Amino acid sequence: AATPTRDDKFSFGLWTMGWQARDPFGDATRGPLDPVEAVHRLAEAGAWGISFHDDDLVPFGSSDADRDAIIEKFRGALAETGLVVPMATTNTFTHPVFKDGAFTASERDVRRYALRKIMRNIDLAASLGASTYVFWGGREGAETDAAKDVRDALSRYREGIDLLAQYVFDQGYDLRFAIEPKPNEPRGDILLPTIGHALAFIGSLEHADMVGLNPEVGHEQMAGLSFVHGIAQALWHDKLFHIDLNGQHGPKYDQDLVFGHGDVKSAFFLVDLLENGGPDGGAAYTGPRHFDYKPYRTDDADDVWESVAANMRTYLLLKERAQAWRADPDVQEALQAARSPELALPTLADGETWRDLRADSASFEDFDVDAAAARGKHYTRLDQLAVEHLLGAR
Ligand code: 3MF
Ligand code: MG
Ligand code: MG
Ligand code: MG
Repeated sequence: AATPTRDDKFSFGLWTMGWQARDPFGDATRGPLDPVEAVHRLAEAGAWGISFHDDDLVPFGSSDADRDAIIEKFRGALAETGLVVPMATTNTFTHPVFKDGAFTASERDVRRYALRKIMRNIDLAASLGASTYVFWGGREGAETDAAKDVRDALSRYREGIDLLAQYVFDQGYDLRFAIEPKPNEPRGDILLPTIGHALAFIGSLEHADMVGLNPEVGHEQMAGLSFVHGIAQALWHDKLFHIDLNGQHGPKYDQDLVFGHGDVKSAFFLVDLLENGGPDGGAAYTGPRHFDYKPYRTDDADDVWESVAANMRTYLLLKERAQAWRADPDVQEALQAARSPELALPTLADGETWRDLRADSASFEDFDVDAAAARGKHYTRLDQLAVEHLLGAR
């Protein structure tokens, strides 16, 4: 059951396995990975999809002829293996031209160039059958608050996303947008730093209905936030369009660990939410289970494929554990004892109004506050049951 199949909808960014492990302090420890090889090896490993930034597939500055040739080879590998491209995105962060942003660069000519770069890759994404286009604004931000009016920057961000949504609409592409929040790195502070900020921004867009989120585990955890709560709220707003799964140890640099290799308990509850958190106990999320991680810099070219397998295997093991935890009668009993299911009941009865509540002496005048305050919630027992399932002890 921990062997991945296409039905699990696992996908990987080309930039993940392809990361040569250059970091701010050190050179590459691995050679480049041919996208065609990546497609074949992912398919062999049981993955379903591959995503890419424009420049992962076609090196920045390639001639049109070279670009066409690379894309043809990539298409060929997809056709041969049956691997799909569920998502694509744009690199608007590596080239120095984007050092002060793309959508929100102060210079208007840089913004216009960025939009053209994105439009070109949206065309490619649509032609490869992608259904989601991701925006991670890594350079949309600042180190100093002296240089940019954040309100103007947000207006330009909105202008850019609105324009591209209109483009997709006019071209008749079947694509939705997903914004990926991150609090910092590489900028000192990045705009749309969390799921909550991005949700509020999306509400201000002209085509708000076609724009959702691509939250990343580590990005929310870098801000000290609960990823599980963030995902639950994204689902609640119907805005979980895509997800970047990985691992992180609390607020520090973006670690991009293998999924589950950071906060494994949070990963357990995340998988439970995604797989079993639907209204009928089924999947709450049906999109790609997409991994955005970095193989350790200490790994060699073969280890990289072990890390690919580790992401999927860990996810499937957690899925198994989460199902066992849900099915355990002791867990069900502990949930009942904590009165957890009661939260699904509306606070007022059908047809009741604030007038009825105000007239209800049982809710105030006769309410036994001390007795309610004294009720034990037994959450330690519940939490320990989760840990024991996670550890395979039950
Ligand atoms: C950076 C990221 C990005 C985004 C990618 C779109 C380079 O921390 O997570 O990866 O995920 O741009 O998916
Ligand atoms: Mg990350
Ligand atoms: Mg990342
Ligand atoms: Mg990401």
